[in-house]
Amino acid sequence: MLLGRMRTQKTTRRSFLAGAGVVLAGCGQKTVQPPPQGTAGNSGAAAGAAEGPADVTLRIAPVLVDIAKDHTISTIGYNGQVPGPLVRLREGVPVTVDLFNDTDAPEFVHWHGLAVPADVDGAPEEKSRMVPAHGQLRYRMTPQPGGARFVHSHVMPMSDLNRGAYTGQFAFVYIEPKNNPGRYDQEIFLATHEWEPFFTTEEEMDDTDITPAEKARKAAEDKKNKPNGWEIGYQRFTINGKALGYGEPVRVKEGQRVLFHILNGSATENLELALSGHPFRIVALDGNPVPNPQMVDVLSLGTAERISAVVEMKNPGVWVLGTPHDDDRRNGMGIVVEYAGRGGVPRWIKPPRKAWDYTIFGETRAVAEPVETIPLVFGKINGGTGSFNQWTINGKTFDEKAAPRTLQKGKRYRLVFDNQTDDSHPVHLHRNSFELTNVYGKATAGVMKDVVLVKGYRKIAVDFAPSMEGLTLFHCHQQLHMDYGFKTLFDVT
Ligand SMILES: [Cu+2]
Repeated sequence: MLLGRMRTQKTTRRSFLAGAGVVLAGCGQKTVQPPPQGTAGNSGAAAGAAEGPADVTLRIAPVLVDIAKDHTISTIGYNGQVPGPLVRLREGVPVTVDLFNDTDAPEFVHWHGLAVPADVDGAPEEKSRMVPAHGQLRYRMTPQPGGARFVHSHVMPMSDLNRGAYTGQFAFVYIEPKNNPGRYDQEIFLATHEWEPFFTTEEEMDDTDITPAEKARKAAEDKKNKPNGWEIGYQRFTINGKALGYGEPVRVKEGQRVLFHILNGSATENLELALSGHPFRIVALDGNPVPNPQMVDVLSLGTAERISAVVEMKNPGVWVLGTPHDDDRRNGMGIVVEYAGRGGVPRWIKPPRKAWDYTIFGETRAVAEPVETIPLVFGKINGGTGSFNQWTINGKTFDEKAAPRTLQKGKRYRLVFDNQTDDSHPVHLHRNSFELTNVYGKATAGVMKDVVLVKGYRKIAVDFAPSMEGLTLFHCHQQLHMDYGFKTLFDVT
């Protein structure tokens, strides 16, 4: 039994937020409000030295989540809710963070997509400070850059599917940009997650646009390789902690422009989402405004990717926003969008199929030449540990004793992600955003991200200039891949 199922029981949900206003926002989310401008951040105190109430408090503790009628999940979450509270911060305004851990295991709380020092980034590989079991950690940090970020557990659960990213320890972080040009009537935050994980040897097929040659290559490799190791499947799917049709709908009015911030909060799954009867106008990827906003019917979100998209509500009715994969949608991956004054059964319309292309959001101009190009070749050792696959970068699984590769602050580097496996990998660079410069052979510029999904047997090049010193982790955000070798460290000097 991986995650205990229990009969629904009424529990008292306490809010543990301290020192911060708690308000009810759209979709029943609680929000940690930003400190008023000027009242925080002028102390210049070292991490842990600040006194008084914190600006942001996250309490890690067991929580029961009613995801569907008569179906409650027992997991670990932030502040007694899943997803955790929306953390709203202001770009460049320092905050004091209090982390409490009411569980028996040490935790790491990672600020995903933020440029913060390694000691508060929340990754053990970077020697960040941990939140001890039944202990507390306090520090100060300056939130940047602006946009949709998130916070999540960064421990290594390995084969324990009750820990880390498999739990409810994830929450949106929205950093109010210094200049917000957005024009919208409603802002809605949606975070997906899967529940009741189980091990399976069935391979996840990512067949969206695999070529016949790639299929043949995979078949040939399968013949000479050991059998595939364990993969993970899930029984239940949610958006904002509710299965499709169980939670409150997203309520809209005809004529409104609704800005959706959508987060793939999965431990291991890449995802697609569509809103029946409505196209999305994508304005930001991973929280960063794109040079060329574009209309799309289907959103592609690798694990940990975020998309900000505006939808014009001009098709009154009751609609399903959900995954085009019928089984997963039936098992909960969706949410109802309901126009005022409309009722009835929510409608689902199968969206047209079209391969996701990051470059449509980019520019065609030439980019600056890097000082160095660093190839990162992704490999897979089928059943490498005996039961789990192992993952390699340039032929090696992660070795914590190996010296990290040194990079110089401010210099422009090009990383070439060369995926020599048939899986899609949502790879993530900590403490930095990178610029997509080549996607599957097509040059591009101006699209800034911190996670990019690299399809099987394809290459993506990204450029970045590290802005902060210290250890910087690069890894696949698929939890099982990261835990079994798919990571490497840079040291910025
Ligand atoms: Cu991966």
